[in-house]
Amino acid sequence: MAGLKVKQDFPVFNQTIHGHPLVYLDSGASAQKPRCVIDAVTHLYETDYANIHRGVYELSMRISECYEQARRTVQHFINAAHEDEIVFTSGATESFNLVVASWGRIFLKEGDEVVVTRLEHHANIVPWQLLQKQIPFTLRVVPIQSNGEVLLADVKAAITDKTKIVSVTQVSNALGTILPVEEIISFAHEKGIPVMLDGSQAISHTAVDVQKLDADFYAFSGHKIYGPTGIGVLYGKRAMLAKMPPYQGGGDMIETVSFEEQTTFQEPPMRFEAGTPPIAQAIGLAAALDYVSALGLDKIEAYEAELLAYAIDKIGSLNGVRLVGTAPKKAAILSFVVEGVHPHDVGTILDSEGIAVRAGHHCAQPAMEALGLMATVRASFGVYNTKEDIDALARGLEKVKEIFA
Ligand code: C6P
Repeated sequence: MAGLKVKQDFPVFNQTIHGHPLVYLDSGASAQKPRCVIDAVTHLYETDYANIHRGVYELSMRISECYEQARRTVQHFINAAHEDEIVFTSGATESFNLVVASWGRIFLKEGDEVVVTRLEHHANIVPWQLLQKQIPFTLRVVPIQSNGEVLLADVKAAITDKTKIVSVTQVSNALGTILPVEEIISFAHEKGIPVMLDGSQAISHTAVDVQKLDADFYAFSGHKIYGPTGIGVLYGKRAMLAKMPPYQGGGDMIETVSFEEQTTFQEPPMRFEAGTPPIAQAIGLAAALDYVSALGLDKIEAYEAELLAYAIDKIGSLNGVRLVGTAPKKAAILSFVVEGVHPHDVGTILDSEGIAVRAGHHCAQPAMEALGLMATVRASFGVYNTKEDIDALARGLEKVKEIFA
């Protein structure tokens, strides 16, 4: 396994944790930051910082241009047709809330149906449920198989004449299952139904082309693709965004504000970016996307596939360890349980060895419930992980078993 050999790009690894080299296996929760992202944000604050779109002075004009350039970087990264299809949000969670509160409030009425899967992260469940308290539409939930797979036939069966939108994840954060999103989109589109994709766990692992996918909306967070926290993206096709009302009001999203006349709003994307946006974070995100592009998503995908196969083999063959989520198509995530040991205890013992994993329901409680579990241990990979990290995880799990023997 050649490896990407990029660990040295990430300053966080220049430390030991509890006396051990840091083995970071929680990139699904948030990825570490390469030096170039940290430097881009620091440089910005040292040289170009001001508010955007408001000042007529040099710094404000400079930073406004950097912010809009960051939007174009995102546009090219996901191959959106137009830069105004990129809305900056605070993260995938806000991207969902925006679509639900803006598109949902206008286009859903009593009796309509929204199709989601049981694998969704809470960010693609709870906003819809909140809207249901105002509009009594139905959430049709596509079941999952015991291996964590979502069958295309089940998605097709859930789509009816009443379906107004299909909103599904591209990759499950809890299990790593890759969903058949191309097929889901083409089936929904044959019926004239738009599709929103949750790209949170896909964006850093595979090349995303929103035009090729033909997704109507695509959401992701910057912090999972080696960028800063507090920045996310909502891609929306021009025609979709154009018919959506603002979801928050404030500065920068208006054309004119009046007590006497109607207040009027900017065109997208500004209409959806009320107030001072996460400026430095957007610019940090652009630096992260440039970093990932330079590594090459094809290379990243191939390397992480090898890493996952190695991990499935190594961890899956440990006595007393059961892999959870064994769908044929998976990305960069390994969920498992150690028989007789609570996942939190597993996580705590692994931490004492310098190994960071997530233990819990992974904000996907309905998925866990369907599998008859409260929680799993989750190891999730990024570009800096190596086969040696998986070996360390295997040794850590042997220690867990020893302690609980
Ligand atoms: N999942 C995880 O450990 P935010 O929190 O807005 O950046 O992302 C929300 C979100 C939405 N969809 C998916 C598929 C996700 O994985 C996440 C975030 C993290 O799995 C934190 S719960």
